Amino acid sequence: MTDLTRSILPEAEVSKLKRYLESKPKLIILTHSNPDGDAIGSALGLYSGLKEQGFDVEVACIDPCPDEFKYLPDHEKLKNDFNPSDYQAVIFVDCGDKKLTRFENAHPEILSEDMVKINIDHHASNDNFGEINFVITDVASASMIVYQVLKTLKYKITPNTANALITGIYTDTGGFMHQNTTPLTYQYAAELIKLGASPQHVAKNVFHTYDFRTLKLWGKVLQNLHLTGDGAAVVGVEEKDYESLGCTRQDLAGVIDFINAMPEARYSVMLSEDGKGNVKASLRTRKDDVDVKALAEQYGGGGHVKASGFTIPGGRLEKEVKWKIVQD
Ligand SMILES: [Mn+2]
Repeated sequence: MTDLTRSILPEAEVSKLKRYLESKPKLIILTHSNPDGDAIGSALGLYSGLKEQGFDVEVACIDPCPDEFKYLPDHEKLKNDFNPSDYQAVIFVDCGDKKLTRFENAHPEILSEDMVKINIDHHASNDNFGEINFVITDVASASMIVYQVLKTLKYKITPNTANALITGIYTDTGGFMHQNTTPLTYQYAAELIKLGASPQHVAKNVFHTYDFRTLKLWGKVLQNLHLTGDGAAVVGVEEKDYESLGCTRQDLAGVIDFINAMPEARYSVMLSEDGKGNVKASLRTRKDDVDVKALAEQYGGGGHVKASGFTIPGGRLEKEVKWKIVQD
């Protein structure tokens, strides 16, 4: 039985981080583009934890905070650009690859040798690109690692910080329902609730709030749901599908998990035009013998065994309707 009270962090990296933070560096936290709840939760949780401790720290994401996470008060601190020369270190959170922030084209300095890179992540694809790495692949969310970092450093965790971190745990585990949910997930969630996180508040905002337009969009999308001969549940969403309802692609978040609820499906795929000339694919499976990460990798993507994705650059969707003539 795993000792749930033991730190999951490698000790050598903890001492490196401690020593480095003693120099009071100017820090910027970056998370991946098109952020999900764990990206937002781990970034804002770490931000408020370090801020509380008196650090000179900022936080940025190339895409805006999705509406459903705007109940976290620090979302207003999320910058969409920054000047790398203002900082000595970049902390990457929830980035399975160093390029997922999509800031490296505008600011190649963030990956230069002069920049200290601190890498906090839980994706198996992460190659430990940082000078300091906390890559722990058997935890459900990056927010859990951030929590353990703050706890190990004995930094104060306010209810605000705790709410951000539990948001990351909630979303990356699908509300404690995905296979990545372990005793440790519940342990950390329990500790965060003790520190002032409100699970009801998170659940209400993240899982049970869909506005009128979003539900209309979901209805439209689900009407096109199609089950292939080999058991793939597939939907395709064109840009005009969400645009005509005044929605954005972000309003599709969650559709794939809804589709994946079908016991008939071996795995589920949502293809959607991103409005920038690309097609994005999200994949999910509930079957033990299906690995959607391997499937996504065939198309240059990645992710987790049960949840993955890929992008087809320069792609668009075309509906193919097949008719045949029969004579009795
Ligand atoms: Mn994550």
